[in-house]
Amino acid sequence: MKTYVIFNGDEGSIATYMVINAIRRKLKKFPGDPNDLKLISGAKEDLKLWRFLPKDTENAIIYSLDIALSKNVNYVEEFLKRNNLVIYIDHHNPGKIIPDHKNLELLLADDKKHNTSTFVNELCGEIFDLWAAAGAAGDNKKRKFEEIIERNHLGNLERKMLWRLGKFINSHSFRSKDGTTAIEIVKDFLNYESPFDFIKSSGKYGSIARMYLSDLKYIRTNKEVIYQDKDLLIIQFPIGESSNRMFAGLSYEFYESNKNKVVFCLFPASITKEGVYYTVSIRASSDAHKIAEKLGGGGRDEAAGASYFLNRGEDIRTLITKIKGAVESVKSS
Ligand SMILES: [Mn+2]
Repeated sequence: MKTYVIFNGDEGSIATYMVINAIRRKLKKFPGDPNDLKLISGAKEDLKLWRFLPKDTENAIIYSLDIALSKNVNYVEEFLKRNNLVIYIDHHNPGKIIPDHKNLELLLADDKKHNTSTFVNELCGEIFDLWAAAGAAGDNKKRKFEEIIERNHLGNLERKMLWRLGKFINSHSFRSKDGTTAIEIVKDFLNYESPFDFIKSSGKYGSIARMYLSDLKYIRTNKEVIYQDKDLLIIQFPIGESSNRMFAGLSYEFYESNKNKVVFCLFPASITKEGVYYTVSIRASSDAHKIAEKLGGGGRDEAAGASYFLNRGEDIRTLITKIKGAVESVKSS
């Protein structure tokens, strides 16, 4: 039976590695034909990957990994009508419409502790622990990461290698510099039993690592602290693709070294004649989502996001003032 795996190229590619191996090993929850397997993916910011599934797909098995159901539910419904078996594994908010169909197996890790790859690892009986640790890093799932490190008795160096691997994959999953796709990365993973072998031997690892480090250097040099006081730090990222790739990951890092503050990262994602469109990420020890809501965004306690359009001619200080107001009003409530 034809088998498709549609996946988000971030930690979804690690989940895909696990699912393919699970199909090959004929694990119970993972039906499929390892010899008739097609992979579908795209850039990380592309949320509607289900549209790439051939329209006439029927009587097939379709895996969906690390992709929000809310953005693809129309497609899922269509393909369910064509007698496909859909195995949908994810950790994002699924949205309001959940198709009610006997051929849909929806496996949601909605406990905040897991992401897709750590969840798939557990569905497989934790046989992919080392890969799962790298996957945890992609979504900054620290607690799960440490748990896996500990039960595998890994040392500091190994811990660092797996964490960084997750971060490299995460940043590479945004439009990558070298044009290597997530599918090519997964196919390369499949040559290795352990992520440490991948790190040691794969040319692809070398290239994603180098790209990450050069992006990192670029951002470190070109970022700008545009405001700070004892409670708040606002960092502006430079314009361009490097920021696009590094923004989510580095926002966590900047917060790690400023844990007593609310950390705002601003990324001028697009610039037009009318003004600048900013993507905003907020990291805090608590209430990040409440602050984000004041700015029309949302998220979780420690990590949230919003966007802001700065009209042409408007000063960045108007945004800074808005941010200060939002932080203060949440603090005093
Ligand atoms: Mn994820």
